[in-house]
Amino acid sequence: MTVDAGEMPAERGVVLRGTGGVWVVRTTGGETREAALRGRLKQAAHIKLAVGDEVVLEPPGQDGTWAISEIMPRRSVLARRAPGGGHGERVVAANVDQVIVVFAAAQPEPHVRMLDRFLVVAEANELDAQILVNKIDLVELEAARARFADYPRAGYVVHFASVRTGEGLPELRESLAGRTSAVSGPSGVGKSSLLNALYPGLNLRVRAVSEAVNKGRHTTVGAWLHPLPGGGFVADTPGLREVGFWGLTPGVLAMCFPEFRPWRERCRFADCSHRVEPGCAVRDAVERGEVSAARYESYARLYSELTHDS
Ligand SMILES: Nc1nc2c(ncn2[C@@H]2O[C@H](COP(=O)(O)OP(=O)(O)OP(=O)(O)O)[C@@H](O)[C@H]2O)c(=O)[nH]1
Ligand SMILES: [Mg+2]
Ligand SMILES: [Zn+2]
Repeated sequence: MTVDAGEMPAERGVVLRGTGGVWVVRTTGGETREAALRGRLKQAAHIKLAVGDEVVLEPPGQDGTWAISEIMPRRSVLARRAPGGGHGERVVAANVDQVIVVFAAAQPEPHVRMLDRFLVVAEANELDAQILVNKIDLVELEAARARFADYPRAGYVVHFASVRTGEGLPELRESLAGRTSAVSGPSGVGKSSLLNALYPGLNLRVRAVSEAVNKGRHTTVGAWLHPLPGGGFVADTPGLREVGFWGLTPGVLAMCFPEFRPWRERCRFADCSHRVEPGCAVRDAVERGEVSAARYESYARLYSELTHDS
């Protein structure tokens, strides 16, 4: 293909971040460009540009700014309900391959109920999820393993790591390589610290734990996507205190607990909610200890939350 001198071709790129109408896009050629959304796309209410979106960039015209002229179809999204009970969907990141849910072994104290909510959000978006337990320098490894024992049993990959000691970091780097991952989890668990430790060039802002935990303010605001040295991207997302579910029906909820899968089909009723019906194979599996009672309890609570909400 020949290009006329002085005429630049359109380019493809991935949206890394956006603030105040200016989007930072990384082109396939590895350049980073600032661009504005074409007016026509701005008005299309059905799709809001998000980090991770693949776009077509038109070279600067009279006004000297690149324009995003097209948003390519998304392979996947990580979406959740807007905080505070709002009803709009909020796309945190587009074209995500997997979610790494980070919790701390201590400081802040891990709440498995909350972890289950993060996992349900990933499952509801049909994204692979892995768990990373950070700050294992603060506890006995065996105690941390025991605390999170339900998760490998449910089929999740669980990493144990410490930014302090460097343990578990090579394993995490391995899981991120070549893929687009979103790192999520509560505030103060060390999401930004982990990414800084893996990729020193990133220089993400981290906060003293006392500040993060006590004042309850977030250090990271808005999702940022970072290109990884060997290919792939990772999105650092702000910690969440509240995890809402958007468009999740009670029927879909059971599918968000992967360890229910072998049993779900064997319930007496096809539309079993796995709570009160006789002949429920999921509850029988809980009784026999084949499905964790704590995970089942999370399911039951979320179920009533969803049915009382609507
Ligand atoms: N002891 C210990 N402290 C850690 C570890 N990793 C991070 N921290 C500390 O935890 C605090 C919070 O770290 P951040 O990286 O800002 O946490 P975050 O998850 O990005 O928080 P938000 O951006 O608010 O969501 C900082 O003071 C870190 O120094 C670790 O492995 N061990
Ligand atoms: Mg952060
Ligand atoms: Zn059932």
